[in-house]
Parts: sequence; structure tokens; C-alpha cells
Amino acid sequence: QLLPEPSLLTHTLLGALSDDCSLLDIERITQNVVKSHLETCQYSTEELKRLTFNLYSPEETRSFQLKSAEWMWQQCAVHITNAIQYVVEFAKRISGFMDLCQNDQIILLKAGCLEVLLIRMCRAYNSTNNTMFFDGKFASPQLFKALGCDDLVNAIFELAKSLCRLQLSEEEMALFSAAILLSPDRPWLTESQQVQKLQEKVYLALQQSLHMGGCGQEKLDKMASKLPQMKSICNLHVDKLEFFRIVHPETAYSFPPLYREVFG
Ligand code: MHQ
Repeated sequence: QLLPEPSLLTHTLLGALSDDCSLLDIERITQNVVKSHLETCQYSTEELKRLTFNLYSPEETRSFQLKSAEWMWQQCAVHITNAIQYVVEFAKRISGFMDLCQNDQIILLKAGCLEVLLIRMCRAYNSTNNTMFFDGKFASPQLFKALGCDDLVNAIFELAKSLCRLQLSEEEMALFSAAILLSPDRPWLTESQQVQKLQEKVYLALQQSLHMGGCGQEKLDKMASKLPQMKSICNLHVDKLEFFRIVHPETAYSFPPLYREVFG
């Protein structure tokens, strides 16, 4: 038996797929994943566009910077948890996901939800002034200074900037997110074969979509090249959280249970 591929985006498509995946199947998958994405993306593009000029003033930014690390971590944990709940809803609406055993659903979500969040983040990022939507207004990276994680915050903003440059459509974002979520190489999966089948279909749909968009392989390669950056942000986040937990155990204990479960 072959081991699962190390990553979907390095996966070379072989003939085996076309046996049980027609163009009609692909179309159906695209529709389902895009619909699920749009229904669960928390903020519509129109809404975000309308709020473009809603920036934190220098005074407001300063007051965030003067907050305690505990307070700022708590705020961020709450916002991230909120966003994770939408990612969970996204996963649940992807056809096939709920047919996986519950154990595998949880493994895939725990392993992939931050990566999905990082993809979605480019919708909430404004590259003209390097700001990110945070609690109703657009914030610069400096606003998060109190966290004491400049390297993590800068890495997140850097990724947002470079993902923005790819100018992904909602369809590409949706399929990319689903493909990452359905990674068959996550440790401890019990039915990774089944996950792999789902991922292959989503991957075909993504290829098809990129092909239609007229960019094809080139854009797919660029998307794949962001995966290591995303991985390292996930690892950095876990490291920072671990350190925070040692310094401020009570605050960390009061983080939302979902946040603690996913990253704990
Ligand atoms: C989502 C909506 C969303 C929600 C929360 C935790 C830590 C130590 C550092 C947003 C991260 C600080 C996050 C809240 C900061 C960079 C985090 C805190 C897309 C993503 C987005 C906008 C998150 C982006 C990253 C933010 C601002 O649909």
C-alpha cells in the first residue's frame, strides 16, 4: 500500500482519478465548495470594501499598545476562536466531510483550521496601507505590539501581503482552503484513503478553476509555494502560545475552550 502523498499540491495527477470523477462531478464539487465558503466567510467582500477607510487612529492604536499582554492575548484568542467556528461550519458544508468518521473530522479541523484562516485572511487585508481587519476597523501590525510577538504578527502580515499579490478569486480561495483542510497526510487519521479521494477531487476542481481563469499551473505553483510559510506561522503560533501559557497560566486557562482545544 502506498503512503499518502506528502502534500496535495505536489501531487501529480494520475489517470486513476478520471475513473470516478467526471467534469460534471468537478462542477458539482466547485459549486458546493464555493457556496460553503461564501456562506461561512464571516465578512462579505462588499462589507470589507465598505469599511476600507475605517482605520484605527494613532491614538486608538497607542491605547491598544499600552494594554497588558494578557488582555491583548485574550482579545485575539476570542477573535480567532470566532473565526475558527466559521471554518468548522465551512468544513461541515463540504460534501463528503461529514461522511468521514468523527475522529478524522476533528483531526482535519485541528490540523487545518489555522491554515484556512490564513488563506481567508487575505480578504481582510488591505495591501495599500498594510492593515488588517480586526474588531471592526483596520489595524496596522504595530497595534498588536502588546502581544509581545512581533515576529509572529509580522509573519502573518507578510503572508497576507504575498497572498494578496496572487489575487485569488473567491472560487480559488474556497477550493484552496478545502484542499488544505482535506490533507490526507495529517497524523493519526484512520481513513486517510477516504480523505485523499476527497482531496483529489477538490484538487482537480482547483486545477480546472485555475485553468478557466487562464493562469493554470503557474498560479497553482505560486499557491503551493505559500504552504511552507503557512506551516511555519502555525508552528510559531503554537510556540508563542506555549510560552504565554507558562508566563500567564490563569489567562491562558480562561481562553475560549475551542481555542484551547485546537491549539492546546
Ligand atoms: C477571518 C477573520 C479574522 C479574525 C481574527 C494570536 C496572536 C498571538 C497573534 C483575525 C495574532 C494577532 C486575527 C485576530 C493578529 C494578527 C490576529 C488576531 C480572517 C482572518 C482574521 C482577519 C484574523 C487575522 C489575524 C488577526 C488580526 O475570516
